[in-house]
Order: sequence, then structure tokens, then C-alpha cells
Amino acid sequence: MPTTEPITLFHSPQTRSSGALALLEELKAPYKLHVLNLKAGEQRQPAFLAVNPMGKVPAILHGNALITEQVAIGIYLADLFPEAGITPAIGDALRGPYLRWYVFYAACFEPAIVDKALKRESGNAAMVPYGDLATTIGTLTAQLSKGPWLLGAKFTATDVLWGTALTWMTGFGLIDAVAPIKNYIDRWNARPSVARVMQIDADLLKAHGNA
Ligand SMILES: N[C@@H](CCC(=O)N[C@@H](CS)C(=O)NCC(=O)O)C(=O)O
Repeated sequence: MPTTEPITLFHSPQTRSSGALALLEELKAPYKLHVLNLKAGEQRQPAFLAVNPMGKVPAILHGNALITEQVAIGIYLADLFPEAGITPAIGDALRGPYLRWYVFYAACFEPAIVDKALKRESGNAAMVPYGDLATTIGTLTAQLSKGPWLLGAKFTATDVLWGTALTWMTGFGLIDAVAPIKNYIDRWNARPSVARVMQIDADLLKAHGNA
């Protein structure tokens, strides 16, 4: 699919789609927003369920390719715009670790944090895809301690996902802002793309009457 095909991001302010929006900004990609008001239940209307039967944002439409799931969207978009310099290419020594940390987010980290948020016991570590919460958080924290970014010296697209997620997770008190995490979040939030997304989201919330 050529990059010249239009990209539409199905977005709702201050949700997981804000990370996809930040990535589009980091990549300097051309895009259009299709905004959904989640409070008004637009994600459960047939028009959006035809896009994502899960009724969840983000989703993107690129030409006629439809992609849902923030991790798939991140990997897809970053591969589409390698010239932004934040996508380790196939053959680059960082490519494997890059994919590892993208997938670790969806396969281990977020499920562990959601279990914590819902006060669910995770049960037998051998039966749970993330093992246990302490090991999951410890694995991330050890990696971030190497810094400054998740893969070391180089900022990559996976930092957009992690920076966004760790910001809301610490903001909601779901994980402790220990030094490696706090320093990482501070570095992420100093990037111009974050300020742009905050402004876009604030304007959208105002339009939705939620400001
Ligand atoms: N597995 C999805 C989760 C997306 C998700 O949970 N999105 C939330 C917003 S943060 C949503 O759309 N919620 C609307 C609803 O379920 O009503 C992904 O990783 O992209």
C-alpha cells in the first residue's frame, strides 16, 4: 500500500488512540481524524462497529487496509514512514528488541495493569501470560533503568506507546513513578508531539462539552 493513500485515524480524545495520534505526529505523517465521542456511545453505533466490531479506538484506515489494536497500528505506521528515523528496519540489531517491547506491552504489561486496576487476583503465575505483576513491572523497570529510551540511546516508535501508557498508568496511580519510570515519562512528555496531541484532545473535549 503506497504511503500516498490517505490515512484516517478513528480517535477519541484522551484514550488509547491518543498514542496513535502522537505516533502520526512523530512520523510527520499526513492523516485525517475521524473523531468519536465515547461518552455519547458513538463507538457502539453500527457505523463504527463496521470498522471495529470490538467498539474500541484506535483504528486506522489506510487506503482500504483496516488496522485495529494499538500495537499493530504502531508497528504498521512506523514501518510506513521509515524516513522519520524511529523505525528499526529488518536487519537492524534493534529490530528484534523493538518488536519484543511492542508486543510485551499488549501481551504482558497492559493485561497485568488492568488486572490490578480491577483488583483481580492474577492466580497461578504459570497459567498467566504475564506471570505476576511484580515480575512484569520489574522487567520493564530494569529495561528503563538503562535509558534514556526503552531501547537505549535511540528513541523509537515503541517509546510513543510506552511513554503514553506509562503517563496515564502513573497518573491513575496504577504503577509507582519510581525513578526510571518517572525520568522516562518526563523525557517523553517533553517532546513536541505530546504538546500537540494534548492541544488537539483538549479542543476535541471542548467540542464534546467535556472540557
Ligand atoms: N485492545 C485495544 C484496546 C483499545 C481500548 O481499550 N480502547 C478504549 C479507549 S482507551 C475504548 O475504545 N473504549 C470504548 C469502549 O469500550 O466503550 C487496543 O490495544 O487498541
